Amino acid sequence: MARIVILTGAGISAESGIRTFRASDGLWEEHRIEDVATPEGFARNPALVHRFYNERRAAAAAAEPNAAHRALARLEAAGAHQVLIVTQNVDDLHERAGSQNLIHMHGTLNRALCAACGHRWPAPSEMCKTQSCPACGKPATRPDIVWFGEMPYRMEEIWTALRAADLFVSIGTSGNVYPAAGFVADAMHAGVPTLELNLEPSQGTRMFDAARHGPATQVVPAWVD
Ligand code: BV8
Repeated sequence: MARIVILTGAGISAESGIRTFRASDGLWEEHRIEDVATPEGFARNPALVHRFYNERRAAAAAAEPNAAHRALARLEAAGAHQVLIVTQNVDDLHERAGSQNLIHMHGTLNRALCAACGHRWPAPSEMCKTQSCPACGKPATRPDIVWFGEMPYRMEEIWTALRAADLFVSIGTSGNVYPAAGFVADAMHAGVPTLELNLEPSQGTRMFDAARHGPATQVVPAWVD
């Protein structure tokens, strides 16, 4: 049984209608990263940040998993390989496609986090800072999202799985954001074969052993099936 670690980014959800970050219509274009995806931005203007994530939570709820999400769920369900998906995405399309062995390294839109006590709970569709934490009662509600300058979730677990993998596959990510962008180098140094499935060559494309470029709904099922 091969152990396959799959990193996914915004590109796998693009054909579900969820906007990516750095394409010409990229999400960040309307908002400066500094304003909405940093703890400082949240401290400066929590209402703007909650509005940014409320919009994305609504967009994700209105979206459907696509053939790429479903192909990865099929790969895991087939049971021939041990599949771990590490996603940078904060939408729940992998879960809704049926994937179970999944790590949201950058958090998820569907969970709220108390900035005062660290309690997490299912996010309401519309969030605002004055909502009080169900555990400590303080009005310190933030999205359970990993912002720039914050430590992504479950990194030790991810690095351990990556180094023990038989194959590392990167799908739909530009390779701009670390530590995820460094996974291909980590895999390479551990002697793990690497494959890039992306619309176009990513920042780190030269480090991959192999690459297939095209829309995820075509290249991912073609690879899985
Ligand atoms: C940390 C949550 C340390 C928010 C996100 C200089 C050098 C190296 C690193 C740094 C540096 N300066 C600062 C850093 C660190 C920083 C970083 O990497 N900055 C970058 C910009 C240089 N990283 C961090 O801060 C990270 N934390 O380093 O902590 C630390 C250590 C100890 C203690 C404490 C802290 C935290 C990073 C996480 C930030 N949060 N997301 C949110 O979602 O709102 S990042 C954000 O970018 C999203 O998660 C997104 O997923 C991620 C990466 O973007 P992509 O997914 O790749 O999306 P993108 O639009 O870029 O690309 C889409 C790709 O899909 C393209 O390639 C396109 O071709 C392709 N595509 C499009 N359509 C399709 C397609 N492919 C297939 N089919 C299609 N149809």
